Amino acid sequence: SSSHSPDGLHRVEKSGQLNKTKIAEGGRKLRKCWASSWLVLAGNSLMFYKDPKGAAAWTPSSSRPESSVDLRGARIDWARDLSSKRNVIHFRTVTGNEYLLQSDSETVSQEWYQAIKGVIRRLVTT
Ligand code: I3S
Repeated sequence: SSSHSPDGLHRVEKSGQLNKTKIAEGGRKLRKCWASSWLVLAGNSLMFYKDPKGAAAWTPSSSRPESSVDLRGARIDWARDLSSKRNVIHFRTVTGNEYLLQSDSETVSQEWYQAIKGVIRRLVTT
């Protein structure tokens, strides 16, 4: 597809709903607070939007992200001992912000893992 982010410059690589909790801010551990979130992967950013509750798909002009993280130098792994949930992605920014991203669908989690990892890899060489 050829949709664009609000700045019109970056192609949206992927968007969709995942369960999310931030677990660290600047290296400081946070208490988990799982919530559904709408994610948009575009350019060098992963953006978190209020979950549109599946009713309408996210559109580029519909809203501003609640938060956004820079994927440059970020790391992604499968969370092992960080949650009792299944298919949990552990995502860390260079600034020490850490998130868990989860779907009950293994396929959905796998697709997000590969997409985010692909952007992180691409940014290493640009
Ligand atoms: O790492 P934890 O402490 O087992 O995470 C659980 C807590 O965040 C829990 O909330 P309370 O601290 O209010 O009990 C959540 O309800 C659980 O979902 C968290 O564990 P999971 O394994 O779901 O990430």
